Amino acid sequence: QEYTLIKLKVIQDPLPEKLKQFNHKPIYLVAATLRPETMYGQTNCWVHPDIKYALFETVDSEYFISTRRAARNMSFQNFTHDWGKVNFLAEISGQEIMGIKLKAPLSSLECVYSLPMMTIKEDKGTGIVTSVPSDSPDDFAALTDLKKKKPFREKYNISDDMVLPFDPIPIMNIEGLGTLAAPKVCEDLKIQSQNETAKLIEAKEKVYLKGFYEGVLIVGPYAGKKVQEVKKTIQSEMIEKNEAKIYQEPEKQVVSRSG
Ligand code: ZZB
Repeated sequence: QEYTLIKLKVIQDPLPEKLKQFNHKPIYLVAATLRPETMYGQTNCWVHPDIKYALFETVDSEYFISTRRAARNMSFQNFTHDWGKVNFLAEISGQEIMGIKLKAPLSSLECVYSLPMMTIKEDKGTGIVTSVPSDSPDDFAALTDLKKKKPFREKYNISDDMVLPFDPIPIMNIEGLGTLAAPKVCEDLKIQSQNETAKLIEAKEKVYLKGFYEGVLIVGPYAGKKVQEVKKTIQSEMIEKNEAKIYQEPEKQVVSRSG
């Protein structure tokens, strides 16, 4: 499986407590996506409060934060100085990097925040997910949960200003679904929360294929173009600007049972 790794730069000043000692090199939360052409619509980043992440140094003298498993995969793809080796510098819980101010590449927003998502899978991608609520039903449902439920925000120390001003940004038009496909499909299916797994799978199926084959961008330099035609170009441009990388993942990574 080939993902695009999106580098969300930590721009909070001063740095959160846990990251203070890593202030002499740029720090990134890295998110794996299959949809680089949707990065114009990023409104936040998702981390799971209970997942253990790791900070490590890359061969480009930057700090990346992801799960250890993802870091190990990266070490076999020339992300680290020594092939197959990761220089782990800190273990960080999701909660310790919650509510951090970030710069997301291509997003029209000046800054976005890391927020809690309870459905993140630890064994997929980097365990960090970038959020495009206009086109991803999971992201729209999770953002709506946070907006509706003040106790949920409070539980994870998220202030109102990190959530309430952020609405889905229309970035592409999909015939039949309009410019805010995910909110529309979530509404049609009456999805009430991020935990409605079955409905969200259905919602995703509805927007995925249509978005890929019929989506037409309405923002950025490729406005008017079909996403299918410009996906690769947008990915390459981000890579050239050092805002993204290609990241591969074995289809299945079986966790040893017997040790
Ligand atoms: C931005 C984006 C925009 C995404 C969109 C989707 C959509 P798939 O198809 O099931 O393989 N993702 C990545 N890692 C994780 C994780 N560890 N746990 C939960 N979700 C994760 O899913 C790939 C997508 O799942 C990735 O692409 C990422 O969200 C999320 F408009 O990034 B995506 C209709 C989907 N639209």
